[in-house]
Amino acid sequence: QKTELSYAERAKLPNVHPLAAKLLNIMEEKSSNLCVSLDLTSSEELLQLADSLGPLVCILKTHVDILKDYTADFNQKLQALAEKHNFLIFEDRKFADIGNTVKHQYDGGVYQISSWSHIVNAHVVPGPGVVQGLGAVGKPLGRGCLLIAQMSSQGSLATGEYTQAALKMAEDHSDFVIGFICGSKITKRPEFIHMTPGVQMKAGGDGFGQQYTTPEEVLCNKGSDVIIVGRGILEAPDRRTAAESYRKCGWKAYTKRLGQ
Ligand code: 5BU
Repeated sequence: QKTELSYAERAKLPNVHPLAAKLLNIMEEKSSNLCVSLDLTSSEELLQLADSLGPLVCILKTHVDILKDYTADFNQKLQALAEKHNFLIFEDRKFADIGNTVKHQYDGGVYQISSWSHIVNAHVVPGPGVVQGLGAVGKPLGRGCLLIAQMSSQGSLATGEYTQAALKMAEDHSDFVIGFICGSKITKRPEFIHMTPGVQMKAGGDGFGQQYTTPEEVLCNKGSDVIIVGRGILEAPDRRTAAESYRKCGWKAYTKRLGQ
């Protein structure tokens, strides 16, 4: 008996958000559930690596505010690479203020995130206003938002009822929220995409509270859909080879979950 829908099948669901459908189709086409987190401080290095790893990933995640040499040119180049290699851009901005403020933070300032990032994320601590404010900017542009339902760090307060409240907020705003940042699957609704950070080939930590789980554990046992990998790739001697092994390992775990 088949219990799991494939990424491609989920892309065709009647209630799926168009951006979620686009992502699920990219994942299927590229056989990749790998989101690489390029936590680098040089734009040039980031763009070079984006060009090299682009074919292997479904999403490229940024922290644009750690770049020491940011210019508006960066967005344009990154968008061109996203087109060239068919991946989505996810700025890991973690919005966490009242609706009116996050609207400005998303749309304006130096980074103008809404103009180039397909996906952003938000904490649910302010209540639904944060999603409404972001949605006012993002919905007309066809953007999508992930709600932070759980965190990978030790002692995280995003657990239990807080996680359930994030789920409810997503259900109430499914015209903009496409899924979650979480450690394991929190809803059976197949329209929502679960993405998990804190992934390395070996379980462990980083000395600053980050906790690592393996791709196999995250995708196969915890039922998440996308692995987010930063230092597992960035600190490897050969980043492209490392990214390819995360892609392969992630895809194998997913097909195992499907029972294929
Ligand atoms: P790492 O190098 O694989 O540990 O990087 C993980 C990335 O994911 C890093 O950019 C974090 O900011 C991000 N992250 C996380 O690690 N845990 C979380 O709960 C969330 C984001 Br939300």
